[in-house]
Parts: sequence; C-alpha cells; structure tokens
Amino acid sequence: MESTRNKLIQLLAANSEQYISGQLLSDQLKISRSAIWKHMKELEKDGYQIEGKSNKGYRIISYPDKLSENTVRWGLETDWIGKNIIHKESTTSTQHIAHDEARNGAAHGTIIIADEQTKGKGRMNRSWFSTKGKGMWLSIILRPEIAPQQAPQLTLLTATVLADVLQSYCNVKPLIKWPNDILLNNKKTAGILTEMQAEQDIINYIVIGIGLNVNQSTLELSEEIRHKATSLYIETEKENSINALIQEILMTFEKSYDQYIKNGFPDIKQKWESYGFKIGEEITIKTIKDHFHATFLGIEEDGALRIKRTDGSIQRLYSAEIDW
Ligand code: BT5
Repeated sequence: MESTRNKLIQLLAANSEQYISGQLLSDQLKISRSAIWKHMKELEKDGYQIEGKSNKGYRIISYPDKLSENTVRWGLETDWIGKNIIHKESTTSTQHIAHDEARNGAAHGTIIIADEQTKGKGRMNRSWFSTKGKGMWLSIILRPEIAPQQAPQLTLLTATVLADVLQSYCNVKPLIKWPNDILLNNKKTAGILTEMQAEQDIINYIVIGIGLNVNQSTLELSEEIRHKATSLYIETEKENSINALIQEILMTFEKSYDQYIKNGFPDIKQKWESYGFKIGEEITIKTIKDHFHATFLGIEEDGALRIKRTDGSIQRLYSAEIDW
C-alpha cells in the first residue's frame, strides 16, 4: 500500500504551480495538520525544498537529487513509460525484479531502477559492475506487439536512444559497437541487455536492461574493466544528475519506440548506422564455430550485422561477438 508520505508528495507534485492548504492535505490524507507539518519537516531533511506560507499552504519548489519513485516521476513528461516506477536502494539485479514483476502482470512501460546492483548481469552470464549511486541501472518492461524475431531491433533502438541522449544532453560524441555497447573515446560507457519471454510467435514481455556509467572516477571503476570502460564523468569532468538522465532517456525512448511501432525499423537503422563504430572497416568476428576477419558494412533491414567476407561474399549475422 502506498505510504502517506508518498501520497503527500504526489498531492504536492500535482499542485506544484499553486499552494495547497494544510486543511486540504489533512482532509485528503486523513491525518491531523500537525502530522502534515511533521511530514513536511521530514521531507525537508531528505532534501525536498518546500515553501510553507501561513495563509496559503504548501508548495514543493525542488526535489532532492536522490533516486526515488517520486524524484524520477517529478517532471517526467511521458504518456506510458515510467507510469509505474519501482526503486530499490540495493538489489541483485533490476532484471530479476523486472522478470518477477512482468510475470505478475506489470504494465507495459513499468521501470525498475536501483542505486546499486550486487549481481548486475551482462549478456551470456557475464557480470555488470554497478557501483552504488554512481550510475544508471535501469530495466524497462515492454509488451510489444511484434514478432519474437524482431526483438533484437529493440536493443538497437535502445542504443540509438542512449547515443542521442548522451550527444545532446552531455555534449559527447558516442559511438555504438554492434550490437549493444555505447562507446566514448573507444571505451564502453553503457551496455544493454535485452531479455524476452516468448512463445512460438507471441511475445509475453521483454525486459530491456540499461547500464550507464555516470559519475564514476577512474578509480571507482572496477580494476577488471578500467582499461576498457569509462563514465560520463571521466569523459566530461562534470557530474551528472542520474535522475535527469533517467528522465531524458525515458522521454527519448518513448518517442523512438512509438515511431518504431508506427513506421518499423528503417529510421532506427539509419540512425544506428550514423553512430555505428567501424562501419566500412575490417573487424574480427567470433561465432560459436568460427573466428574470422571481415569488412563491417552496416546493419540489415531487420537489424542483423551485414559483413563482407574476404572471399567477397556478403553475409548477415544474427549473433556474433566482435573483436576490434
Ligand atoms: C552488457 O553486457 O553490456 C549489458 C549490460 C546491462 C546492464 C544493465 S544494468 C540494469 C540491468 N540490470 C542488470 O543486471 N543488467 C542490466 P555484455 O555486452 O555482455 O558486456 C558485459 C561486459 O562489459 C563485462 O564482461 C565487462 O567486460 C564489461 N563491463 C562490466 N561492467 C561494466 C561497466 N560498469 N562499464 C563498462 N563495462 C563493463
């Protein structure tokens, strides 16, 4: 059940342009005016800036930059994404929570965020380092009406969303390494993990996990990845608000996803290729049974990797690892 505190924040947030009287709050929340006053003092301790005027009432002026359901919801201008937000200070993996929630019927657009993950997941059982309070660890539950084979397109779509937001909001030049790495200065700053629960030709749900290194210094990146990973802070020497980044990413994601559902993959393909790392260059490809050099031509209309082998033949690959 929703706490009185959360209901109070929501009432204040819904009336942010005007004062809301102590009496009205007390009637709506069914608690005394002195209890309201105590809640306000608690909120101020947590970093909420609240203006109280004796004959008018209360108004929120600003939110703390701490991650919470309320701080992410405040100012989030979306139609369907992030209407349901689950926040954990610490969890094994936001993907685990997302699967549980999705199995229990969570709505399309539900998001899960955490300050810290103790067992962050990469692809193929690899791990994802998720330093407390220093990055964006986010999972999005989607229930798209597309064929299961199209699901990988959503990874590519998410990569373009991240690249767009980093470029416009943080003023950096990101590149996308197929299929799911976002690079700054040739080092990984974000990764995407798309997991799906589907039957033959119907998707029950998809969980898109996004890990973005935001405020880590080099020493705060695990030693194991320091040589090949980076963060926005390392690249720009500026701290960024994780809340604000989540909001930008969700708003851009919603727009891009809605367009994709309406118009299909071509626009995403074009955008992806504009950020594509090493397009036109030679790359080394590892598949389950093979390891070879090829020229990276771009991506196909369905999102597969398009390469030219040294014998001149053109191939499409759906799952492969790329070494550069
Ligand atoms: C990925 O896998 O890049 C997908 C990462 C998805 C993470 C998000 S966070 C929210 C959600 N909850 C989760 O538990 N996961 C998702 P992959 O392409 O397999 O890359 C994994 C490899 O990246 C590791 O083996 C390391 O080499 C490297 N790596 C691990 N942590 C990193 C980090 N914080 N920054 C950069 N590289 C990292």
